[in-house]
Amino acid sequence: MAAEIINEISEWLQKGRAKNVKALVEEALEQGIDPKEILNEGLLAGMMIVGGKFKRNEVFVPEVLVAARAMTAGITILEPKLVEIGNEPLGKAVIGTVKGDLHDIGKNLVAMMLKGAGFEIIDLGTDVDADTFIAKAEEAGADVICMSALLTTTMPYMKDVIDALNEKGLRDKYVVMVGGAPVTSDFAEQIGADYYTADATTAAEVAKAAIAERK
Ligand code: B1M
Repeated sequence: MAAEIINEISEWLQKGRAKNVKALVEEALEQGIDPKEILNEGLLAGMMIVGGKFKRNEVFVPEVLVAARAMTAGITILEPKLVEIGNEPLGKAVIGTVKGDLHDIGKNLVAMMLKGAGFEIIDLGTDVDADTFIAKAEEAGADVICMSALLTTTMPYMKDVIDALNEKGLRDKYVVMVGGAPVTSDFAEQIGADYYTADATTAAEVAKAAIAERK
């Protein structure tokens, strides 16, 4: 019975049907199913399936966005229960598009996938300067700093953020991840980032593995 409803949650999430997901999460809680099981086996598992399809070009940005909206609808219902039982997030990540850059679609996808992987996300938006990245990461006690850039003119600013982290003696405290269409793994290596990933799904997988390695 529990397996059936959890499977349905995952299926509706993959179809992006927020109302169905919300109703089923409520029903699952009424049935006394463990909120963690609903989160991990229903919502997050469904989002990982969507992520895999996105990576293989079987679904595209609009499908991922509606699935993420359905995931958020479910998580909103679960959140008070998870707080009650003290469900710890996997880690905390600050994410933003760097200074001078207003593109946010890819950054939002990365944020959603990280959330789907179990991270608490502090989304700083677009046009984010080094001081803000660092101040917010420090304030939140973040584990990961994620930077996105879509312009060849703004991607060098990622190095400014890493330089500022070094100047403050904070570089080793954080896993620094970079991405965005013009960014490459060579560039990431040159500027001293820890990881470059080409897509949002891989970013979530890599962040998860990096945190597991640190703990
Ligand atoms: Co702009 N734009 N744009 N634009 N725009 C590009 C990037 C461009 C390639 C178009 C072109 O000329 N062919 C070009 C850049 C050229 C260059 O630098 N070489 C360009 C330009 C020039 C500009 C303006 C300068 C145009 C102008 O005003 N003259 C201007 C700049 C504004 C600014 O930022 N200061 C501008 C403005 C805009 C809009 C506002 C109109 C709009 C943005 C809307 C928004 O984001 N809310 C826009 C758009 C939509 C695009 C294109 C068409 C699409 C970008 C996008 O959202 N892609 C783009 C052309 C293109 O890429 N085909 C273009 C979909 C998204 C899912 O992909 O962001 O790459 P992407 O994210 C991917 C991966 O890169 C990765 O995961 C995602 C998917 O899995 N990823 C990460 C992203 N961040 C990551 C971080 C990670 C890991 C992975 O770790 C932390």
